[in-house]
Amino acid sequence: MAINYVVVPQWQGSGSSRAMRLVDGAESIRGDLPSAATRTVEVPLEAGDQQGTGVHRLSSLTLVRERTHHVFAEDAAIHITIGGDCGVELAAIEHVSASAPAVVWIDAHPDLHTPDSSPSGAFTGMVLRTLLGEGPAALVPEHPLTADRVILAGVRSADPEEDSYIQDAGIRSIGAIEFSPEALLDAIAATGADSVYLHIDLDVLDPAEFAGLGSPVPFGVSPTALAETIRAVVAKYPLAGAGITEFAPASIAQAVDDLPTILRLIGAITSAR
Ligand SMILES: [Mn+2]
Repeated sequence: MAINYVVVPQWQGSGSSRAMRLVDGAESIRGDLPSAATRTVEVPLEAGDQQGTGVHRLSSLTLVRERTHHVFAEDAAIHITIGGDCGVELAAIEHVSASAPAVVWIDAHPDLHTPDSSPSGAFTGMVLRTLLGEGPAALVPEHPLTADRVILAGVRSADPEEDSYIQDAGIRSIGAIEFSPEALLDAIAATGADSVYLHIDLDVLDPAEFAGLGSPVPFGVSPTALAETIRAVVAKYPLAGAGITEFAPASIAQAVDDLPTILRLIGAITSAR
C-alpha cells in the first residue's frame, strides 16, 4: 500500500499559551512533503467550547476528528498523520484499530489523564486514555484499544494518577534511559500483535537536540537512537500507520534547524517500503 501524509494543524487540544505555534509547525513540515501524496485537514479557526465536559475546546476537536476520518477515507493508503497537537492521534488510531496493531506511544508524557484527573483540561493529556475507552463521551471510540496492545516509550513525565493507571492496567513502559531497538522489539513481541502503529510526540527527543517544543522535558532520547529504533521496528513489523506531533517552532529559523530531524524520522518510518 502507498504512503499518504495527512496534515492536521490542530492546536485546540493543546494546553499551551503558545498553541498556535503548532499550526506553524504543521505548515513547515507540509512544505517538505511530496505534494501529490499529502492531504490537509481543514482545522476551524475558532477555539470552540467545552460543552460542559471539562475538555477545553471540545467542539473543535470533535469537528477535526470527523474531518480527519473523511480525509483518511479518500485514499486506501498507510497514513502518516502530521500534527498539530497529540489529539490528532484520536482519529488516526481509531482508523486502524480494527486490525489491533501494537500502539507504540513514543512521547515524554503518557497522555493518560481523564477529564477529572487532568490539571489543565487540555485534550492532549487525555488522548491515549480516551483511545483506551475512558474519556469525554463525545470522543471515546466505538472500539477502544486494549491495554495489552499499548506500549509507552520514552515517557518521563507522568502524573501520579497516570502512574497508578499504568500499574493497574498493566501497560508496558520503556523509559527514556532503557529506550533501544531491542527493548522495543521485545515489548512489541510480548503484545502478540502482527503490525504496529507508531505515535511520535517530538517531545520524546532530548531538548538539547531538538528546539521546537512547547513543553520540553529534559533527559530525552537522541534523534539517532529514535531513528534507529524506528528502522528496526518497521524492518520487522508491517506499519499500520504513524503520527508525528507537537512540532511548535518559536521562529522560522528554529523550524529550519529542526526540519532535518523530522525528515530523518519520516525517512525511518518509511524505510521498509
Ligand atoms: Mn508529550
